[in-house]
Amino acid sequence: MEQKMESIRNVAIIAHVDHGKTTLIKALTGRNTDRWEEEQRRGITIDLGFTYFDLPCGDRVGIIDVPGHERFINNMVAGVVGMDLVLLVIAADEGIMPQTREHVDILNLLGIEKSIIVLNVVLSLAND
Ligand SMILES: Nc1nc2c(ncn2[C@@H]2O[C@H](COP(=O)(O)OP(=O)(O)OP(=O)(O)O)[C@@H](O)[C@H]2O)c(=O)[nH]1
Ligand SMILES: [Mg+2]
Repeated sequence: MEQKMESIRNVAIIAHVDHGKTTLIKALTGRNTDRWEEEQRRGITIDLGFTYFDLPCGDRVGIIDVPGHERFINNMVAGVVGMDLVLLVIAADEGIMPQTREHVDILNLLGIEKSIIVLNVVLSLAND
């Protein structure tokens, strides 16, 4: 991300439940976007989470964490509307799951074209 990314202001992280969205954001920013007590207790994202990442070029990019559980799909849709870029996380131990497909369908419906696939849970798989 060295180059200026003038067209990228808002990024959402999407994935099937438990594929590591919130963990990835914490690794990138140092912040936990699961801010509600219920989310911490249940270890699951329910509501949208908001933070930011400063690029080396000095630009600040907003990051939205969305829930992966199918019951909270309405919050996921609200979170990705208007995003310039989406990171689609896929946990390598499970691969493509129902909400991976559903989230991609929603991107297509909303006309969001820029996305990066992030393979997660790779190291623990290698250790098996
Ligand atoms: N081994 C391993 N575990 C991971 C990795 N990333 C996340 N986890 C674990 O997977 C579980 C779920 O991680 P979360 O970051 O909460 O997943 P999520 O996609 O935000 O989940 P929802 O928002 O509820 O859909 C947690 O116990 C994490 O510690 C990874 O790269 N490797
Ligand atoms: Mg989460």
